[in-house]
Amino acid sequence: KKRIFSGVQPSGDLTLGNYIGAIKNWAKLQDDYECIYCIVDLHSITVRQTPADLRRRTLEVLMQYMAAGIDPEKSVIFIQSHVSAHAELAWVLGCNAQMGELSRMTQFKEKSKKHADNINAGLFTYPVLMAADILVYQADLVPVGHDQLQHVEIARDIANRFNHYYSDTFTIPEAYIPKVGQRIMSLQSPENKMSKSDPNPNGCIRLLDDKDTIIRKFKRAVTDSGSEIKSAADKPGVTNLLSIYSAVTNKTVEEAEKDFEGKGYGEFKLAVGEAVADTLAPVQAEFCRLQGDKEYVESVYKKGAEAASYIASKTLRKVYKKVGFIAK
Ligand code: AQP
Repeated sequence: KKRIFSGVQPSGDLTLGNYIGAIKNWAKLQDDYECIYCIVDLHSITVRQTPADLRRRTLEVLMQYMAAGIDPEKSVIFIQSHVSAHAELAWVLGCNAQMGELSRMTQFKEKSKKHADNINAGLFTYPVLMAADILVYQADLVPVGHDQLQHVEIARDIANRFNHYYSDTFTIPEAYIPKVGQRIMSLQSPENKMSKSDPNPNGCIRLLDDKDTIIRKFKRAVTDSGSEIKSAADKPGVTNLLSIYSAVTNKTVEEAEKDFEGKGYGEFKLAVGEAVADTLAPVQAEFCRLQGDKEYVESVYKKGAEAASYIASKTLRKVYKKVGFIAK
């Protein structure tokens, strides 16, 4: 079986973008691949976090993974900081990454604008740690949203460089991007992606938002001039709502357009809101159930860390040997 690795930062409450672009697909892949899913807490501190919130959110993200259908009997689920090999491999890979290529990363440029008072070295080397996450498991595929494509590319470049200099060591990973919903945009400013850390609460749907909130946010969603419900470059608002609708109903965008032929924006927005609320309802119910079962949740991440450490330490040993470190 091919191996899959992916993760989400516990840097905020998960959004519909994280769900459609990432987690929903992870659940589908479990039967056909060997899946390793991580909560990347090391990554999240590249932006200032309040410790108590980070602690709470890390567990909430874990429970949302499980609630969205990631089954600990089928997949490895763990917390990044529990497996020290990620940080250790990141050091070695950092010595094989160039300042120039890291400076070209869109996410670094965007986040340094957004967090101008804290452009720390971790933010700059974020893609190196992400390369370590992927390469330490010798992952074949990395299911991510479109915004992470550049980081998967750099992981490939670093892996190729290492393999050429030292000899074959890493599997070269490939990004695995969903056809529909690879980029969910903000409901308020559809030119920007929907983001966990968006300060405008109406721009983003949280996985744990209740039905009324979801409907209200969709009713307020920005649409475009004209009245046609069609996916088009000059209609970013409507296009975004159509891709959300098709992602949650598993319809193609063409089918979604047909559903709303001749209908008005008001009716359309309400229908999208309802479809989203219906999709999230079972996820939310399962999340609530898991919240009441702390012991089980703890057993899942402990077992996950053990399984992940086993694979990761094997790669790390190999890497240390190749670069010329003496075995303990
Ligand atoms: N809007 C989106 N549409 C589709 N996919 C998305 N992803 C994120 N936003 C969208 C995918 O979710 C996974 C986890 O993302 P992450 O936690 O690594 O952080 P991110 O990409 O930086 O996501 P956010 O929500 O924007 O977080 P903040 O605000 O903390 O930076 C990835 O697979 C990503 O592609």
